[in-house]
Amino acid sequence: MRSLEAKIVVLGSQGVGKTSLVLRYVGKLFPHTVSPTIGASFFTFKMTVENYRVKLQLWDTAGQERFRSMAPMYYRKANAAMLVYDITSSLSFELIQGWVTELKRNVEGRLVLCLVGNKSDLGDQRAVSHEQAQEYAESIDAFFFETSALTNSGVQEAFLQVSLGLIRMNKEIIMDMSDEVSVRPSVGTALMEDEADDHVRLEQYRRANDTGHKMGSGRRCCTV
Ligand SMILES: Nc1nc2c(ncn2[C@@H]2O[C@H](COP(=O)(O)OP(=O)(O)OP(=O)(O)O)[C@@H](O)[C@H]2O)c(=O)[nH]1
Ligand SMILES: [Mg+2]
Repeated sequence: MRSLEAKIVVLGSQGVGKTSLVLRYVGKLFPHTVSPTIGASFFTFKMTVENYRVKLQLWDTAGQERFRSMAPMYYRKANAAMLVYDITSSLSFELIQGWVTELKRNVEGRLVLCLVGNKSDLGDQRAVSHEQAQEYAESIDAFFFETSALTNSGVQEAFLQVSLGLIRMNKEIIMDMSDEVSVRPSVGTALMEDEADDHVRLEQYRRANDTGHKMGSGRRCCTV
């Protein structure tokens, strides 16, 4: 069993459903009342796929404009980015281009990109066609999924594809954990962090990161 630890940043405009998607994936739920994200929330998710024990660090960012300048803090050293728009909002789709430009300019190394058209349950209000988005995804070499956090359509598939993309993308982000095979791998185990402590955890995480120490292992990984 090998291990992979990777950081995924979830980006997109205000209200497109980033938090709902992450909560659907990590917590297996759809919160019917969800507050706009302040700064960012941090979640971890563990699963076993293709003989890899995968630990994902999910950074759910805030779409509100007032938090825009904080974004580099969250996409810095990311291994993958999920670019979320709302299929009923052309503007949210157009704004994805700005994120792609910014990521290309500021993220060193390779990045798995996944374009996500959320709220697919609202097909009758659709403003962005599947074909248009698919074409754009191909042009930026990104995976593409339409999802609904509400109905759970496409959500598992999108995160699984990103995980597979991470495994295949870059052997450098994979560390051989053969000395830890006695640790029982968790299959699809979700560890949902308490949002109330996010700020504190973020500070702790950043400090730990600055000293090169990584959670669960003293070995360095995943920094591309
Ligand atoms: N119909 C439908 N509504 C959704 C879906 N996903 C999210 N929503 C709703 O969209 C609204 C915004 O969802 P959030 O998850 O807070 O969006 P966000 O992108 O995290 O917003 P910020 O944190 O402000 O950037 C909420 O009312 C959700 O219930 C979906 O798949 N379908
Ligand atoms: Mg949010």
